[in-house]
Amino acid sequence: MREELDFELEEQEQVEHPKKYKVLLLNDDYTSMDFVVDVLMDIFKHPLDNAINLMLSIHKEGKAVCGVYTYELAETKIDQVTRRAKENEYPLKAIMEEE
Ligand code: TYC
Repeated sequence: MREELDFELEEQEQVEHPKKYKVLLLNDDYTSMDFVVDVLMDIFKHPLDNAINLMLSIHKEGKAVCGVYTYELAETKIDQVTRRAKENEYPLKAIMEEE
């Protein structure tokens, strides 16, 4: 009985709170700082000052969370970063992690 109740609650929680995924950009030695700032503004919708700070934090720490989304939207953001990086011949990488 207790297990059934827990299971039902779990089901309800999943319906009401779909899982969220962090999208992170990874540092590398070749992508230009300006390009990363543009990506953070255009794809992740950060204002300029925020985008500069975030880019510097990735540059120093190796990675940073750029946004939190549903699975589908996180995938779309990663695809957009990958396409834009390839078009500009940069190795910039985005990954997602469950929140
Ligand atoms: N490290 C890069 C440079 O010195 C800048 C950079 C920042 C690259 C963030 C990727 O996700 C990144 N040009």
